[in-house]
Amino acid sequence: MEKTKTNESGFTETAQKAADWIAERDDFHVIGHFDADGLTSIGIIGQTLFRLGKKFESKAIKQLYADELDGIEKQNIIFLDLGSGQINTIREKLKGKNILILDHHTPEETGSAKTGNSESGSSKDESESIKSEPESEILEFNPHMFGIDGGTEISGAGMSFFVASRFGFNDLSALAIVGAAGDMQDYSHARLVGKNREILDIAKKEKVLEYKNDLRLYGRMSRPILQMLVYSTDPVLPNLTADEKNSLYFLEKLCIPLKTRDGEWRTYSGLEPSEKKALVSALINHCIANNLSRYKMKFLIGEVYELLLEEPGSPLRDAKEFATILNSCGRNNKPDIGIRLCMGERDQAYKEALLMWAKHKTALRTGIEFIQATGIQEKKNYLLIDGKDRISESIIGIIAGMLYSSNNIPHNKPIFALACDGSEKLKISARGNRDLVFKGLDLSAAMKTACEKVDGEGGGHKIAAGAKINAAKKDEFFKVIDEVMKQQMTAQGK
Ligand SMILES: [Mn+2]
Repeated sequence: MEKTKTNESGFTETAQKAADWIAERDDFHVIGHFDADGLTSIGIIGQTLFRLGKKFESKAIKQLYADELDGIEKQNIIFLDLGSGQINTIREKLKGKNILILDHHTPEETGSAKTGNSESGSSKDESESIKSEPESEILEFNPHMFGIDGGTEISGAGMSFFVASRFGFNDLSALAIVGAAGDMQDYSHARLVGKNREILDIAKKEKVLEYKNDLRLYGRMSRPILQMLVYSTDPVLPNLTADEKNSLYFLEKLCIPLKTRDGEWRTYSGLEPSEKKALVSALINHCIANNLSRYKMKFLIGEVYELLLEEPGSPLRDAKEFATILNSCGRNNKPDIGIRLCMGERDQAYKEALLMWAKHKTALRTGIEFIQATGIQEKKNYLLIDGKDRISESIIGIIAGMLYSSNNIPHNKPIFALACDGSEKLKISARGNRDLVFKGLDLSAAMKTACEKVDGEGGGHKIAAGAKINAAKKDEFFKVIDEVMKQQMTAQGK
């Protein structure tokens, strides 16, 4: 798809308008998304308001339902990392209020004028009058309006940052990178691109962040090396991920002590330069020998982002680990802890956040152990793992992905994973691989077809999809899946 030409001056002008909007007002209600990008957005705008001496309260929510907008008393409302997709609801529910939306999601099609520019959404330099509709008073700052891709080039935190930057608060750029990492915007190129790159340069100049090429495995800052290998998912390391015995053997061969003299587990960031080098080249050789695709190799070595103002060895020093900690706050229904972390608090909030992160990691580990103990069922046209009520539905998909890519599992069929959280609902996650998709696998279509039969909800992507059905309909569901898989896989012949 050809994208519209980037309108840089329009972008900066609207950022300035958003900054002016804030400067002219006081007493705000800030609502943001509860994931890492939303929480860092709240941190960036919250710190901006705080430094400007403005009053505000903030809240992070999972989804912007209409009733979320009931009972908001404040006159000035700022939506962060959400809002663009719900602009009609906002317009309707918050008549007479002053609204600022800083979001990067695809804007909702509205019948009425957008951001003072009614001409088919294309951005024009001279889009002067923001408040073209007197009753709605919505100022929306969204990259899509300027021909910038909100999926890969800038996150909600990035949009928030460009507003904060108008006040000169360029140190907040580090949080914007955490937000981008949280939304996996570094995923498709194994590095940040577009507007995110601009933020990186500002962060570097401000000396709040450093970026370099290095081992990109998750946990490089704070996970024991052994765990870093065993739990690696981007990429999944053949014969090492989810295989503790083999990972241990791999490290022993390298003669890298796993513990310090004091008996503490060593992390990658704590290794000597020579040890780092040895580990990295051994990993590269191992992956080549095990036929890891060149595409996945990109994720082994690539750009990493280090927050220089965080303590050495702290997980907050690595943008990805920081983002995961924030996500585990949201997932445990404690987004407020994440907000406090993003506002700069490092005492109590940090301790609590670490606890929630630890909970998440333990859940992953026990989940994998449970499946290893109970086994993977090989059906004719798919693989099946059953987490029963022992693996939470929020992580069953991650676990399926980790196990699936380990080499002991046949890769000629997709994997389905079940989780049942006590209720009569069954959550199903499915994962495939590129080769299968190339041959015709479409898990999203399969989930939809099967869900239609059993009155469930499902969808996703060709390579990964999810569904929720009534547990009693499990057999019926998989009867359909079996048929659809067979059809999709045999369609390859043509
Ligand atoms: Mn986002």
